[in-house]
Amino acid sequence: MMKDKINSVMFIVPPKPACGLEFAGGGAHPPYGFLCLAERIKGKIGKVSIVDCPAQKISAGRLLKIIKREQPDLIGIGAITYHVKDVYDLLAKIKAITDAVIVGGGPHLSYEYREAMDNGFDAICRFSAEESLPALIDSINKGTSPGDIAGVVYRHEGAVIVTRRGADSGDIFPIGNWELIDPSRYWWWFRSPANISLNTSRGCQKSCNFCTLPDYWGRSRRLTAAQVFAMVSLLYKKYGKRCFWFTDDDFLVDSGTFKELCRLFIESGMDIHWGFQTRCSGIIRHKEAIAQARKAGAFFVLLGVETYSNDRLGALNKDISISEIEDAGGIIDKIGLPSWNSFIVGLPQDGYAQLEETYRFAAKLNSLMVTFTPLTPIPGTRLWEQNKKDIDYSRITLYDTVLPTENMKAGALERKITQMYLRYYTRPDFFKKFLNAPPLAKKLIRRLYVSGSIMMLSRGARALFLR
Ligand code: B12
Ligand code: SF4
Repeated sequence: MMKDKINSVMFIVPPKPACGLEFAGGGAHPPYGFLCLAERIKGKIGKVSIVDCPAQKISAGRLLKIIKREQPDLIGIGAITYHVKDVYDLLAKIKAITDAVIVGGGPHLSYEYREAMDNGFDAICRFSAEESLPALIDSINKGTSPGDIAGVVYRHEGAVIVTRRGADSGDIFPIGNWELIDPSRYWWWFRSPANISLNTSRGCQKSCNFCTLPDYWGRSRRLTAAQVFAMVSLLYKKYGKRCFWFTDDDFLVDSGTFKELCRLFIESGMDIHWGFQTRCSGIIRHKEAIAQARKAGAFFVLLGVETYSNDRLGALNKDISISEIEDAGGIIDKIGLPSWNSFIVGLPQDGYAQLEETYRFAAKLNSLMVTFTPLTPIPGTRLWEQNKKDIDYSRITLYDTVLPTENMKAGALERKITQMYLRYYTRPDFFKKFLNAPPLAKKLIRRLYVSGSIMMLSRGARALFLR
């Protein structure tokens, strides 16, 4: 018998296998989804806890013991594609020791909800769950049907019922309560308790066709500058954080907020450094704000450059041009803000010539850091729908090559990417750039150089022995 009164909720980040990212520095991102949901339900529920297995180094066996001891009324588990099958296996073991209601959510389960229901979930809150999860808990407690709640999947008399998608995706609130986790366990790139990644917005206003984020998050929305500043100040004063990475999909989406945040950082006198990701067009449109950002502690920017020609940018529906990419590079070079240019390779018609062109364009831009990501089918994209039946989920890591192109096998693509990395990071121009970079960016690249070399060696070994 499943629980019919919910007074305790346990959110679980399940143990995850390695995904390749560890070699590139890795990171343990605070479970923002769960912190946000905890904020929304805390007044309604007697006890809310978060068990973050990777960050707390909890094995599946120990997790089961914790669940058996605590016996929460509702268990919330999220998953992304590459480890979702492990989550399904874990679920079977959890169900054997508890009659808690098991609710899922997050990027994979929101799209593949039927698969999730077939694999043991009792309900799914699709996409942003700030509205749906509290409403679902209410409906369980009142014994009413969740049929009117937007964005929910549940079972009724054996049938899987999928409610409408919410018109509005819910507001976002700042994290006020860090007590549910231990912030010292979270870090990015430099494994140090003094740094942390932060997420302060939802969504993006563009619609690149390899990306699901605009569809996933719906309306684009962000915290105000004052709210972000309050979170940073708290993490700085109470938890000793000094270095922040903003993981927002487009941190510069609203230049007013961005400028105001820079002003608050400068006036506060806090000795902080921070990095962020944005679009090249945003750099051009808001170049004054970017200049201010450097003074406010910005030390790295991640730009989605993707590819080398306007035709190819058009095919990805990227809505930027090559001249904008080059202009953006000029602006950030001038103010001394190092960049990490991210490229996509392995488009359907790609062969060695197209990869070589990508490499040449990357080398011409000569950013301090570069990544060449193989085009990967992600749930929510057409590419996923076309290929999902044949896909090994565990390879959806944005590191492994999943699809061959019309002209290259997946293995050949992976070998070419490895070679592109080796060439990129051994060029004299790269070393010149490195020597002129600000100290913190240099430190970051030094670390990445060591871990990246291990990645290259492992890929080389895999190419030799496993294929
Ligand atoms: C920060 C981030 C990272 C960080 C930290 C990852 C980590 N371990 O936590 C880094 C850079 C290390 C990283 C790595 C990877 N990431 Co990442 N990452 C993100 C990013 C940008 C933000 C996550 C975030 O904080 N979101 C904000 C919070 C509030 O949202 P949320 O956690 O999703 O939760 C909300 C809802 O989704 C929902 N929800 C989520 N879970 C649950 C569970 C329950 C029970 C309920 C009810 C609701 C619910 O409710 C929450 C509130 O509304 C997202 C993209 C995005 N914008 O979301 C990609 C994203 C999650 N990453 C993705 C991927 C693929 C990866 C990698 C595999 C590859 C890579 N190189 O990026 C690795 C895997 C690492 C790992 N072991 O998990 C994909 C996942 C797609 C998929 N279907 O698999 C995303 C969606 C980006 C994309 N390309 O589409 N990532
Ligand atoms: S700009 Fe970035 S986040 Fe926005 S749709 Fe394109 S790839 Fe996705």
